Amino acid sequence: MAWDALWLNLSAATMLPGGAPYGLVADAALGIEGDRIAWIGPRRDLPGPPQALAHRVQDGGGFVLTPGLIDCHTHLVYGGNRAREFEMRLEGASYEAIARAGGGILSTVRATRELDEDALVAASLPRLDALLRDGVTTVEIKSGYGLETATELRQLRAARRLGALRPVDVRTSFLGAHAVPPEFAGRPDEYVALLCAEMLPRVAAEGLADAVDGFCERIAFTPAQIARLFATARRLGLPVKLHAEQLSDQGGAALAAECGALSADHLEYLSEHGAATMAHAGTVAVLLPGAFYVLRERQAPPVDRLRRLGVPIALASDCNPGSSPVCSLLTILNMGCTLFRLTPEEALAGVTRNAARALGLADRGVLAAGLRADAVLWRVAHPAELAYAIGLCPRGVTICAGGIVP
Ligand code: DI6
Ligand code: FE
Repeated sequence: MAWDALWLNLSAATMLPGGAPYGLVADAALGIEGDRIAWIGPRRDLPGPPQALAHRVQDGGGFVLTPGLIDCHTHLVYGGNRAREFEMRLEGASYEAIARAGGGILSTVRATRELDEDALVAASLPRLDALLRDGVTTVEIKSGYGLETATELRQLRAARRLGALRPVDVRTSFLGAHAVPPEFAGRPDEYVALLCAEMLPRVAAEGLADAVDGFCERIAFTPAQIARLFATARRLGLPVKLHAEQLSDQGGAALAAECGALSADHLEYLSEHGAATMAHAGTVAVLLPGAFYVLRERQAPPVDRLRRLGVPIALASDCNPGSSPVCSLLTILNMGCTLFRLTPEEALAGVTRNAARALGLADRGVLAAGLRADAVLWRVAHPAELAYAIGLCPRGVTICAGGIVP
């Protein structure tokens, strides 16, 4: 019995907690069998001579190996763009004011409803390819630009198709509760009733979503409306997560945590009570510095509070046409450090170990035997370099589910 591949001469940032920084193992070896990690550890502990252990032996050049990167929060399937709104914000309009005037998310809803599935896939592929260039091997993609059954289903199908077209594992979230659609203007409760009675059950029946998400905010849905949505999700056996406390403190994070949410995301206005409830429930804090940067927010999420309470922190691109037209997870690592004062190690844990947890995936996010063989070999000598440089992609080789990505 031999492994398919054995990599030698690695500096392995396993991201396993509790030991060396980054879980670093010097002069490491990695054995791969099928889509799994068969073995990882110091080379001197290998159970035999390399040539006898694997069909293929490869040299890692002494470079850094990390888990494959996980972008656990994106809205990358959509039509059109919002460059005009970018200009309007530079002229002084606020994100909230543009949304209230029928622009914002609703402008992307209009553009997305016009595209068929092929066109949605074609529009979204360049964004996915940009993320893959940065070593992403798992990506979460939300719906939420349809706000009607047919278009929401089409977005989710397009997302699943992207995962078949590229070497990446796509996880989907149903975000029908992203905004109140124009057809229901002034009648949000009726829209939430439709979400619960028709849209979400249909999505669940077709197996198109791995989780249910919502936007709890003054310009979106109240905690009471989100609670109804989450009750339906629970009945259908789907995990939940929530956009919470992005622009104001609505108490969304505590609600999400009380519902056992995988994550609460954004969190600029997170209260002590919200953070404590998250800590108690084990809900991951997904921070989105791209939106903070693009909207020129002033209040950063309470990172010290999250640290003190032991809330796991993830980082994601939030790739979307309005608040975060960002298609680079390495840039997000830098923003997490520069804007939110995360350490490079915390930032890297945020796109590996904690991002996996935010998606409820126990089979990835660290380098350990038995887990999915998702890894990236970077042409760097130390993992801090990944968060440090901007616009330089030092990716050498990506391994996704055991296969080398061309
Ligand atoms: N918060 C955000 O930052 C994105 N969605 C959300 O709930 C923005 C989406 C957009 O502006 O299109
Ligand atoms: Fe988002």
